[in-house]
Amino acid sequence: MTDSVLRIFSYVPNPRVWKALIAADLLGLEVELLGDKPANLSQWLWDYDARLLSAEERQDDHPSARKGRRGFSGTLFKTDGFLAAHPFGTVPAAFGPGGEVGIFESNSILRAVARAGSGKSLYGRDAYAASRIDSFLDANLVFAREAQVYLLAMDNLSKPVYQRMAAAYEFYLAGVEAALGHAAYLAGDELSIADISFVCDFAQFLREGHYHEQLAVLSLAPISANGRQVYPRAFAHLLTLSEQVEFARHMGSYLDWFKRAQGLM
Ligand SMILES: N[C@@H](CCC(=O)N[C@@H](CS)C(=O)NCC(=O)O)C(=O)O
Repeated sequence: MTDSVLRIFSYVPNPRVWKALIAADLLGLEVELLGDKPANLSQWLWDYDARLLSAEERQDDHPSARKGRRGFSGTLFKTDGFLAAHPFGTVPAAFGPGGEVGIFESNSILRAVARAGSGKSLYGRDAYAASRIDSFLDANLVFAREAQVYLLAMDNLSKPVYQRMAAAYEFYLAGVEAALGHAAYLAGDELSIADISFVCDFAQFLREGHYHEQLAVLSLAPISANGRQVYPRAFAHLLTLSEQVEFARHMGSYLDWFKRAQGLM
């Protein structure tokens, strides 16, 4: 490994990976990223030394062949070492230097980058402030997990899934809106990893706006349809931060469709 503080294996682009990359940019750290387009990840050996497998190697009797469990439906190739480091078998999958320590869950990968930084802090000035940031990260994961189920169900959506998502959205956005009524950033007066996590997961959730047709079949509208009116601070926070250089470098044009739909560009 070079001077990078983490190696991450994932499909790319992936908003969950952006979290770590944005934090690394803000802290002047290097993170090594290995991966490929989502559709190509089934051709890779999932490992600390991840690599593209040859067509001959990609057989169902390969010792690392496993059934995809969440978001991937076919065969994936995860080594025993990968699964020892990553017992839930998910990507993004991060490894500390040397590959012995596996770090999973994108919020925890984000925390790992923040902890590797010295000097400028994105993770609070003391243990209490860090714990408050963790509170936002936990609330964010509850929202993001619901959003993952909802977005993966889009081709076969049911009203109960939609209603669960609507409730999770209302709960999370109301909290974000309230927090931003007290301070400029989620956890206080300074940008923290709580903001980074919010921006990346919320930007991804807004992709529900691409599924008008699927929603219309059930006579439903996107949950976030009037979001900017109902939660103006939360949406402004998302859009402002997404344009900050360290965010924009990774998010690129990801939110352009949303800004166009909102008459913002
Ligand atoms: N909450 C997790 C979500 C990670 C996750 O669920 N990743 C899925 C792809 S979206 C995965 O790796 N699935 C592997 C499989 O299907 O076996 C995070 O933020 O990292």
